[in-house]
Amino acid sequence: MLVKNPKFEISAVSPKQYPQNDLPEIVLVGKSNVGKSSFINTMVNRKKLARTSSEPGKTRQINFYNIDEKFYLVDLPGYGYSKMSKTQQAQVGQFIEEYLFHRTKISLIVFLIDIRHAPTNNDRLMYDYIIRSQKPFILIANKADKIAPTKVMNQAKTLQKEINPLLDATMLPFSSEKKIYTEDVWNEIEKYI
Ligand SMILES: Nc1nc2c(ncn2[C@@H]2O[C@H](COP(=O)(O)OP(=O)(O)OP(=O)(O)O)[C@@H](O)[C@H]2O)c(=O)[nH]1
Ligand SMILES: [Mg+2]
Repeated sequence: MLVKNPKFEISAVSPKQYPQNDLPEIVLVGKSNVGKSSFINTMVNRKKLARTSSEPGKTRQINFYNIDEKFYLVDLPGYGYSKMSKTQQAQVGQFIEEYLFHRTKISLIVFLIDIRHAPTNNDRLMYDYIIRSQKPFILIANKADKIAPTKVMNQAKTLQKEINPLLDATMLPFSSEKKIYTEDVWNEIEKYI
């Protein structure tokens, strides 16, 4: 996919601020620091469209990126960042829930998991949320650059068995660091635009 003009559109904290048009939305979910904002930058080939940080908890609102007036990439705040106050964590949880359960324009959920680690309890809760939302989703084993290239496919499969034992979801590796596998991921995402 050749992206020409990706634009930040709005940071929303409540549904009335969500964009009011008919473009489909591809939404990124995953624990804090797993690489959601970096994923957006890598996919659209821009260094700083979405703000990233080595400190977890960077994204605190729901950010909508308008991709060539065709669809949105939606960056959600990450969950499970323990240094956030309880009130902030509850607020982030509420943003995520409100959006995932009620937004009818979501055409695909892209669920990022760290390829190096077993799914966390919060990852499992998110998986249950996604199933309950009845929306299409794919799994991404992110930070694939952190393990040997020969182990990537096996590790992605192992991770999938843990989070999606029926193996009925698409699971793809990804790396923003190396910018590899982007075409495979676009090919999958394009089916939902
Ligand atoms: N090695 C490696 N590092 C990555 C990759 N993707 C992201 N990172 C790093 O992981 C850190 C977190 O990345 P973000 O994209 O800000 O993570 P996020 O999921 O948006 O985090 P929150 O906004 O806190 O939810 C940054 O230091 C990134 O450079 C990757 O594929 N490989
Ligand atoms: Mg982020």
